[in-house]
Amino acid sequence: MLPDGILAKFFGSICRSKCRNVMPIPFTPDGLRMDMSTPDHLVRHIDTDEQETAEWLAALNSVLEAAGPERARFLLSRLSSAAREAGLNWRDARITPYVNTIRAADEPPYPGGSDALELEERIASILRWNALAMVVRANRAHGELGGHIASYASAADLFEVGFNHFFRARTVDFLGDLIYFQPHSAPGIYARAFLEGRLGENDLAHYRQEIRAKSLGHQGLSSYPHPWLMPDFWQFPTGSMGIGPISAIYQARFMRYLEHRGLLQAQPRKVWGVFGDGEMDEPESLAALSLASREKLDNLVFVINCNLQRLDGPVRGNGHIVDELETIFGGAGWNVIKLLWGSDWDPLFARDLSGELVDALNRTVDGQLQTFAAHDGAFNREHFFGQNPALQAIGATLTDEEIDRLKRGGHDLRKIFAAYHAAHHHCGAPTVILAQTKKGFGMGAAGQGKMTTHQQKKLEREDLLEFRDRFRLPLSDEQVDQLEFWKPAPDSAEMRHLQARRAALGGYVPQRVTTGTTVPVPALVTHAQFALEAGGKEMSTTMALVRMMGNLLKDAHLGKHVVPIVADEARTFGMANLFRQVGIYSAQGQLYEPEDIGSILAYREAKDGQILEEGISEAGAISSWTAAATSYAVHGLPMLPFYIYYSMFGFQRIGDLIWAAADQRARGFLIGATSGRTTLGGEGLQHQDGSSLLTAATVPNCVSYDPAYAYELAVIVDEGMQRMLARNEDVFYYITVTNENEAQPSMPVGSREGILRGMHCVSPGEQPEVRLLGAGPLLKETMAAADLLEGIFSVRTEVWSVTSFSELARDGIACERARRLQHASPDPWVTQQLGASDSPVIAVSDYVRAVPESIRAYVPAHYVTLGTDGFGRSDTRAALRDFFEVNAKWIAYAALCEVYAGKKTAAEMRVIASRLELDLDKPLSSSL
Ligand SMILES: Cc1ncc(C[n+]2csc(CCOP(=O)(O)OP(=O)(O)O)c2C)c(N)n1
Repeated sequence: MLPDGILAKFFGSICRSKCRNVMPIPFTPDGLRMDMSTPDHLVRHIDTDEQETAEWLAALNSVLEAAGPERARFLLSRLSSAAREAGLNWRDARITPYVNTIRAADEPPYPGGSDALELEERIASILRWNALAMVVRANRAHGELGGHIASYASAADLFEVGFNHFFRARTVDFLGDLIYFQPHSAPGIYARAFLEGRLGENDLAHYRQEIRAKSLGHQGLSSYPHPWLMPDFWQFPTGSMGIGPISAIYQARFMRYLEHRGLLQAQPRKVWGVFGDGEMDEPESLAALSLASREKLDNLVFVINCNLQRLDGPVRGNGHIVDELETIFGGAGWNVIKLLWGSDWDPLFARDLSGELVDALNRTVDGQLQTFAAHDGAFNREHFFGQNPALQAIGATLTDEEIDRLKRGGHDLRKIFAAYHAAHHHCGAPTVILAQTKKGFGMGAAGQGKMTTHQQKKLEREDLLEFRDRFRLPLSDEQVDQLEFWKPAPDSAEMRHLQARRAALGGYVPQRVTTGTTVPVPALVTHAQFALEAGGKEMSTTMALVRMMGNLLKDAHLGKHVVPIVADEARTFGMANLFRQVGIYSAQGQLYEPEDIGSILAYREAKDGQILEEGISEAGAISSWTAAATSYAVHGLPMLPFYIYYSMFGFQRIGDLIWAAADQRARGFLIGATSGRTTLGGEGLQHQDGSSLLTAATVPNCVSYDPAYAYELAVIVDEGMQRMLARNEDVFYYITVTNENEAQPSMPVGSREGILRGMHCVSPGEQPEVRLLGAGPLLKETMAAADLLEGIFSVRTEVWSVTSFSELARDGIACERARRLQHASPDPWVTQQLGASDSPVIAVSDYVRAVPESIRAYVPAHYVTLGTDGFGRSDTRAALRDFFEVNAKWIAYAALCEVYAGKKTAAEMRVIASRLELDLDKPLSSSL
């Protein structure tokens, strides 16, 4: 029990503080307020009443002893609210001292046998060497290849404890943990696979030489984790900073989604992510932290390698990145574990009775810690321990050599194990481990803690020899000179331990497994009859898509695999009916009565809900999509995600995440809704998309379409499902749909192949004088242009619907190349379709002209393109199409210019233009 009542003491203290200024109010000697932006922990607090402080601390200790931590926590929160009520404007800084969260006394024993620690340290040393040798060798041979040594050097121990004790592989009855590896630590992961016998010496010798290696029959090793290039090895591409962290969070959440929906057996799997402290500056890295805690993702562990440096210099030279991250993650509700100092610091802390050591660590900013890392024991004695007599006394118990070897927490296997163990067992929240390391650890004077260490890929002979000695590697000078890889004999203690640990954890990681499971695709008529036989019924392609998806969701086999994803636009796209039909996923179910309960469109959240409603986060929604689109490999469970979004906020906004999904062999549908530059009238600039199809065309495994009609859309979705679910092809589809209502024709017989290959004739003509190619929403304008040409100018026309310029262009490129390489090849599809006629061809797209321009080389006649280059703006569709010169009249006029070329004068053409009410003197749309 508290002797005099701690609260009474507290209030007494506040009263006294009025005259004695007990609170650490930051005034400078001349009375001016100090810069309040200085973090509290970096300000040295002067204790003006040491006896009183001691009484308070004794009171807390006696509560702890007598009533335990629960009671102590309660009293502290009461104190905190009392302080608030008294107007102290005080809040817990959310920063704990710059020491380990886990006390030495609370560390669990190190598992794996009595010699485990020693063996694992030796294994880590071998890995460090092989990783280093791989990079240095590659760069000796080809100076341009690049690579990184320093990052893995700092992270090796963090990885090793994971590999030896935590990262579980996929087995027959356990689906395995998922690990997001820091990309530029890849050499270390390859080095481990080499010891494990999964990669050979020749593979290591071809690090970053994928092309050459293949030609020699070896596995080339990609620079960063890359499931496209190493599909049996890497699971997740993390090379672009920030993508790993956000993807890991949504992956952990998608795992829960599958479990809650009863599709995946609930297993105690974990998602681990090892990331850099510099990487945490990327907006994506921190963007989804609150989602992870809100959803109580205790299946998620982040390990942040706080080597305090990024590429150019310190991450936070003038502060503590660890403390900053502690505040951010802690504030977001994560369990935070600081792993800062190795075991050899424990006796020093034990001797630190006055608290000077902790105080000094609290005040030493990261830039200085980096300098300490880069210097030897003598320097550290003088500049760190030399700060005051108390520190000097602590330092005096160590030799310079021992000071030099004092480990940071992230290099101490025992401490790392304790942190991982705590994270592994933590319930109710995700955990982040902030592990302090030295960048370039062990690279000696050449690299450890140096400003330039990130890009170092060559080491001098002396440095290599020093590295060997430091890590006690059994290599001769000659072997060091030759940069020989080192692999102990299979029956050595190290190798037996390494293999035994992996066997105990179920096998090797990383490993990407595909089972070839297929999902039967329902016949087209079962879900899209309304589109195939539309018979002139009015609807937009968005409506058609949502209706098809609603039908697919009802399919007995496929239905449960469909994952509708939105970023707060379900109502915009007419999907509200799905709320009731399949529910919105929520890990908590629905804890409230929705305002619209009883309505057929009621907002229904459910634990087994199927829709992923990601709120206003396109980055989050695409991360969910990627998790679903790669579920066939990650969980052996094929899913079919449809992520429907404003098309402008796709490739333009989160293009790099789409690229990562492509790397990862995603399979699913991205639906760019309200697409086109002129179709989304009114919304204006940021919403009007004229470029997504251009970008989509650059992603090799992305198949993109811009359909005009519901039946085209139906055929495209059907083919996509066949390729992705039935034939297991690693492609994904990007389809644009619009919100413009149109009379939808029925599907003409025999048009399937043309729709899929990129163009089909929708209005054939006898010996046409001009051929018109219309795409997506502008096919309607193209048809109207044909009517004008035929009706007013008696020009014979033929109209084609171009469903995909990019598919036509890809086909053209492939045919052209095949011929150049002396292989037999048919003509490109577009060439075949347009045939021998030399009547001009006019193409029109609601995207920039570069899109229709992409097929110019394969069009066997004079070719003119119309598109929507320039900024979007708000107005009606009619006004926009006139502005961008893509409406029926402008298309007709462009056609007449070709038909009348050499036959009519400029003056006569002006007369025609004025008859069509066209302003030939208006400025270029892209100049406005
Ligand atoms: C989006 C993106 N921007 C820049 C880079 C280039 N890059 C690779 S590693 C790196 C520094 C990483 O620093 P940190 O995260 O602290 O990791 P460390 O190497 O220090 O462990 C940079 C800038 C990248 N890969 N991705």
